[in-house]
Amino acid sequence: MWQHPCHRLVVPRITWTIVLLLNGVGHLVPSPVSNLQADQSELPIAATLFRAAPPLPAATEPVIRVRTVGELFKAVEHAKEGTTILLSPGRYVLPRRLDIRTDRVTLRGASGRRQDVILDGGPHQLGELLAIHGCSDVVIADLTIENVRWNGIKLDTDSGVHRVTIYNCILHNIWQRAVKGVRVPATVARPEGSRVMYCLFYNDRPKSYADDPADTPENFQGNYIGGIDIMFAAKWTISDNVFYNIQGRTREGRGAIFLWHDSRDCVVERNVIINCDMGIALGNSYKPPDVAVHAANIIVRNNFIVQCPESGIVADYTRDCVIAHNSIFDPDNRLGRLIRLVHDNQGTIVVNNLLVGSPVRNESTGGIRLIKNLILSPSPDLFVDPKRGDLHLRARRSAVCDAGSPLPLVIEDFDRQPRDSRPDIGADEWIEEDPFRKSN
Ligand SMILES: [Ca+2]
Ligand SMILES: [Ca+2]
Repeated sequence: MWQHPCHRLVVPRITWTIVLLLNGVGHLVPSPVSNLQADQSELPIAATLFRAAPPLPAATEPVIRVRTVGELFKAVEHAKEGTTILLSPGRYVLPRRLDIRTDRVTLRGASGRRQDVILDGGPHQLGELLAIHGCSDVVIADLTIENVRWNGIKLDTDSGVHRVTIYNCILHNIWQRAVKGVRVPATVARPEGSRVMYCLFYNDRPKSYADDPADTPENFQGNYIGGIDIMFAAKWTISDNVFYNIQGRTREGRGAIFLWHDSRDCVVERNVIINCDMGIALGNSYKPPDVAVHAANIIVRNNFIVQCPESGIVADYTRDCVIAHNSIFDPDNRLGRLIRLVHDNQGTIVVNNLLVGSPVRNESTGGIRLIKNLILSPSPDLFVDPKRGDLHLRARRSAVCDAGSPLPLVIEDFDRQPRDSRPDIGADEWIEEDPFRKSN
């Protein structure tokens, strides 16, 4: 069979620019070549997968600088619209939930290094640490939230919460949901236009009963845990995040990214998900009668997913979603669920995905299209460092490279390098002398 010669695209150094369409912080910035931040060096994740977030522009007045927990609560309570609250480096032990209720408030670590500012819910056993209530255009950036029994950042979306940006944060040891958006009644506008970008979500170990008294042998058996869980999400972007070890007690937890209850028009891209129980969940087998579909017109593209035993990607009551160009490594998946399709998924397309392990598990009742998904056996020369999440291609493979179907919806790869006219299957478009492949 005729093989198209490899497109030899030599890119001396990545100099792409991206437009951050963030409210109040939109700007053009060069995206730096990947680097490893000091706080992440202990995690067994390939260094190339940590991308430095393009720094936010300098804060504009009004600015309030805080150094203590008391100053923090006071500043948030009295902030006028548009205020930026800058937290000095340090550990802030919060005695109760911190509620933001004012439009356009930004809560941000002053140094720009997210590991420098830690909001700690552990000593006071907080159920929730930070809440956003009845307001919009809030930005949470450059800080760490850790040790929370239930929700790290709770969006009270039933009170009307829109266009929130969670940017360059660490969410660590959060035992139900790192970011939670609740059920929204029909009388309230669905939460629209929020973004979660360049964040690191990780836990030190699987959940135990001691972490969360509400999760018991009688209900969830210690598995009520996930990363981002949003109901009724509209036009959300979840991109460039790393999720590691979001695990239930018996490894049967929820999605690292979980969109459901009539979520629509969202993009989930360039995330790295390693050793979580479930990777990306569009929907769930529980569907209340008033919800027509769980997910509609959602794009899941260019993600790296490694060893998520409950499912790498699942579509369960979706409509017109696109699951494209994801790379999934999970040769020993106990359920054969690298991609799993369940119930009605009318109009959903699964295309150009690269799976190492079991083939697509299609339990769907019809209306779904599977195109050019490639299933391979594990091979040491396929990926750069799969156990540590790096699913960049190690070498040019003819079964992978130039073997996909061109998709107008996918014009870049995991590295934001351009797809050529013959796209490679999976998340990484092969480029000779790729700077993202070199450092491993
Ligand atoms: Ca190609
Ligand atoms: Ca690439």
